[in-house]
Amino acid sequence: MNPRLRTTYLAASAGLQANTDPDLSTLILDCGGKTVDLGSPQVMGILNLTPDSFSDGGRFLARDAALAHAGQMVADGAAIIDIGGESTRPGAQPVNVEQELARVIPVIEALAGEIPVPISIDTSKAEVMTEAVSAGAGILNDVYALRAPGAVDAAARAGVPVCLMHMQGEPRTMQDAPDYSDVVAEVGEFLSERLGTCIAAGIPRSRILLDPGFGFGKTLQDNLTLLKNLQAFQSLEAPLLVGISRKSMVGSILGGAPVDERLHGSVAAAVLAVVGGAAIIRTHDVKATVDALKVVSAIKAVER
Ligand code: 8Y4
Repeated sequence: MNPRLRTTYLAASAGLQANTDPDLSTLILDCGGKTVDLGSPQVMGILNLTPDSFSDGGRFLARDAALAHAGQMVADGAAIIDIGGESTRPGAQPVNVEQELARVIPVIEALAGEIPVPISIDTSKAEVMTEAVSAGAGILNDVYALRAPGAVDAAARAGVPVCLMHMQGEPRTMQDAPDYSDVVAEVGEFLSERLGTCIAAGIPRSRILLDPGFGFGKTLQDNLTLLKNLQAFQSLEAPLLVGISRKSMVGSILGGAPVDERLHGSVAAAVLAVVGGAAIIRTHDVKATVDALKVVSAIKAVER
């Protein structure tokens, strides 16, 4: 591994003692009018988008269900609602632009005026980024880290914060044979390169979030190493977003627990991520995660 990276990584300390490098204590993300205060750890709630039936009735029901779910997550303390129209689960088939727009734009339009928190759009496609922000989205969440054609320029023009996530390979095949010589260093180098590219393209540093991409081209061991060493990414001086909720790393640790039995393990991982310096936790289970992070914040706030 690059020894300079190792040194800077080790220089940053976090844990339960007072916070360190990227001064998040005063950072407020401007998400196209709505804001996210990164002075304390925040939760991004994942909105279920039920693939709607072809009948109009089904479509309206799906929209109502999405609105109700988003409203509940906001009531539970979510600071951001994440909407995605393209499955990024391992093995998932890609969807085309038209399908993706048809799934997400009506929901963003219905939601943006109804909820007080920003909507993030989980997409890798430049056209979807542009349309989603026009429809009211305030954050771009890209598992491809703006590497798709036109994405960096679309994001720069959109003028909203972006989350750049690390992924090795592509969703369909990324879990076939993840391979690193030093996962922490390689993820750090990738995020550093994407950060530089985005800043050079005109995205202000203050609008960039970074994410090591748990489960995206990583073995269980890789995921555990990244979580244990999250503090290393503080040297990149950008707020960290972490998504572990219900992922297979939790299922594996729990001896093959199915998705609906991964809540407690996911909350434990969220707590450790925040202790390791994460600013935003992406989760399906907003209330449980918000409560756990309130406990972490209360302990961090005591004098000694
Ligand atoms: C059960 C439930 C099993 C969900 C797997 C999953 C991230 C992300 C995803 C992430 C950011 C997922 C869109 C994968 N993960 N965006 N998106 N960070 N920024 N799988 O870790 O939730 S989708």
